[in-house]
Amino acid sequence: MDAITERGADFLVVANRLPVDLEQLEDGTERWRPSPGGLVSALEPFLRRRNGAWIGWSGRADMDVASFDDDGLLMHPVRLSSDEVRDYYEGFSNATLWPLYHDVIVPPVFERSWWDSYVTVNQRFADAAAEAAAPGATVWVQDYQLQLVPAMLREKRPDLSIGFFLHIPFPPVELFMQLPWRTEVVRGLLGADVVGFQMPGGAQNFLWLTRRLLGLEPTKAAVRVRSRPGSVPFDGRQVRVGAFPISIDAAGFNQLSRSTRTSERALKMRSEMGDPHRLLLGVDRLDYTKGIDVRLRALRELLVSGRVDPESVAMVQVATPSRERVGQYKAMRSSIEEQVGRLNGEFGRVGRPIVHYLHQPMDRDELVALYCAADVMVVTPLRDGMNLVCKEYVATRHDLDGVLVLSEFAGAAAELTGALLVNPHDSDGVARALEQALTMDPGEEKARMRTLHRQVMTHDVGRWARSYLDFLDPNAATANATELQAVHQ
Ligand code: ADQ
Repeated sequence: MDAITERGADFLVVANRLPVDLEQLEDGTERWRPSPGGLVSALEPFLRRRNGAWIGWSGRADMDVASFDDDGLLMHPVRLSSDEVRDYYEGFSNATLWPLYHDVIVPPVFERSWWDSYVTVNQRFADAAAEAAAPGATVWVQDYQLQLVPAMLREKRPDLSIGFFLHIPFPPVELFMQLPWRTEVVRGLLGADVVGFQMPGGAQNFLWLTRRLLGLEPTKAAVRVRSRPGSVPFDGRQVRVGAFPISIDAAGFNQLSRSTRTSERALKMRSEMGDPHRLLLGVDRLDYTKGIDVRLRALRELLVSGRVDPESVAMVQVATPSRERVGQYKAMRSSIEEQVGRLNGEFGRVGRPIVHYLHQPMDRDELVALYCAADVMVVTPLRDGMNLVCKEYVATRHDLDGVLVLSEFAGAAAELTGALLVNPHDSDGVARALEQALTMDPGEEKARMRTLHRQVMTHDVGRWARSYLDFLDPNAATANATELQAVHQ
């Protein structure tokens, strides 16, 4: 054990997954491959400068992996058994909390054994963090899988500065109250010094719950969460609560979109699809919250009513495989694939389908080429914490072309006001917006995209991380600012 490992890390990220995946090589050996994501690229500068470490699951069940150094960053894998993957991850996280926090689009399942596993696994993550953190370190806990970690960690290590950020929506009080373990979850979150949400509404919902369940009276400023994050007194501390809308590595996406390779690939994609006059695009994890069915229905409506000529449009729908062992996801996949089949059966012709459907992960170069090829990006979630896909699309449109159709129920809608905003529950409204997008005049298209592009390019994920961490630990603020300046130069 070297000196750094012995002393512990000064900055720790605790997330369900490590930012690396185990890759199997042709000769049968395995190696860690970075799994690129906005979170890791935003946090990397902080991790590197502050002797950082990441705590998370490797993605494989029943596998013991010792801590390792990944290109200068310390990784601490947390072991999960296959029963825990079933109960803590697929069960409580993805079949209880996920639907409950997304407006109960499908009914959440409440199962005591899943909850027990959630407690056990959260304790394991908290123990790993307690062991890995240097005295007085900053620990940033991520997302709904780990809501009990802040309190569990504080119990063991009151010297730490503990932050929590929820990437998904935090539900209204009436829905949250369905959870049999509601008080435990709220207490778990209150272990943090700062509880961060995507939107002011989530922060407000949380403050109301602390009053309803624990009788806590928010300190005065708390009622004005939008302009100034609030706080609530708990256990002799002030727990601060606020909204920090996440974003993307806007410069990275923008740069990729400017390469000749990307433009050539985008042109080739269009020509392979028969050079449609207008190309629609959807890119989502295959999830019932994303409203893939909503946009397919709207497209069908336009084709059936003759408002759109099938010879003039095509759509690409990329649906990344996701949570395939969770029952609700299996049913949804079948129904979306049926819709795609029906549209192609009715409106396609040989060699010229209306919807090109890809159920597969895609590398970033290919994704960016698709963004550049698409005239209309359709993002219609029924509920979404933020939605990064729409921001990625906007960041790649340096030509200021392209129209974004965006659900009002995505967190991003608060910022991306130049989009055509739609209510995904109103099928006629979505169809009208698609029609408007397909026929928009170039002047309006550019004016709208200019506003969107400016917003996304100036509010990137680095800014998000800095604003959260500066708020959590004002003493480190100056250091953070210097680090980020260096990175963005
Ligand atoms: P997600 O629900 O996963 O994130 P989203 O924000 O859209 O949703 O992020 C998806 C990411 O996956 C994007 O970066 C996108 O490029 C990528 N992706 C999608 N399909 C892909 C494919 N086929 N191949 C490769 N990459 C693909 C959760 C919350 C969101 C919140 C984020 C971040 O549900 O609301 O915005 O966390 O906080």
